[in-house]
Amino acid sequence: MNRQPLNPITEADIAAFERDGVVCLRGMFDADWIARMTRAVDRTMDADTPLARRREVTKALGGKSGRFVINTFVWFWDDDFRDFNLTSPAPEIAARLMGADSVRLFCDQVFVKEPHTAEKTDWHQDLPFWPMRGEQILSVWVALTPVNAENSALEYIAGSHRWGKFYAAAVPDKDPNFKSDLEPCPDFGAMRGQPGYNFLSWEMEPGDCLVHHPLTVHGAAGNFLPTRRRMAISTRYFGADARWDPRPATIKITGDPQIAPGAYPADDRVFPVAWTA
Ligand SMILES: O=C(O)CCC(=O)C(=O)O
Repeated sequence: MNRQPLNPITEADIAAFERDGVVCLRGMFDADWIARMTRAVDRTMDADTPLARRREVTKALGGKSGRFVINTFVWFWDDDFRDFNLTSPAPEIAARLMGADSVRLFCDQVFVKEPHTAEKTDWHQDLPFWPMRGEQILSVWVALTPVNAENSALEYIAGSHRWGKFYAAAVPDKDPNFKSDLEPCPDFGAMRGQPGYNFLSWEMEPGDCLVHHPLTVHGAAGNFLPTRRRMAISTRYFGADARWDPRPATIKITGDPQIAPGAYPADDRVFPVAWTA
């Protein structure tokens, strides 16, 4: 299993990330990581541990076929996730793109859309969900299966991380705990073709990853394929400028860290250091 990215992260990658708020990096994780984490994700699908935080989106929305399942903070109860978050290339990728000397793990999330899952991933930004603020926060979304427009490839709007917008968080299962007075995120899919919106999306192979800024607007359609799943792990990291910003309608953090508002979240138990130069 590789510790360092299999391919170089270039100046052009960093420039694309800064300009667009997202970049696709090819072939970063080896086949051993993909096989190990595919097995690990399979275990999470029906795991019954008190720490499991599973959202069965399809069930919550009354879907008739397929299954859209989200699990969060898996590393607290699964060692494969712990190793992936802390010893795979993911934290180094995060550090290089943020230009950070060291990064801490914020959280991991698993997104699985089984074949014939109509439920989409609504357009959203990530930061409104999180009790954090700062520039040095990002997500590494690693494809464990091939991904294309038919099986729920993510779509982004280039440059939206610089719009100065902070849309209301809206979880895919419409959990009312996330109600807020913030402006709702529009359905950008309806604006396709309008001037001013540059949609970015990539066909991906297992081991490729997307890296996105927490304010970049993104979403995805359902998985329309009859046999192929769409499976990904999205691990979030932060660097030195991140600040704790507890607000209403943000996610509950497993481990319940006690951090003063405005402080750097230096809690080694909940947010361990994942990479240092
Ligand atoms: O995979 C998905 O459908 C959603 C992923 C996402 O929104 C994220 O990683 O921030």
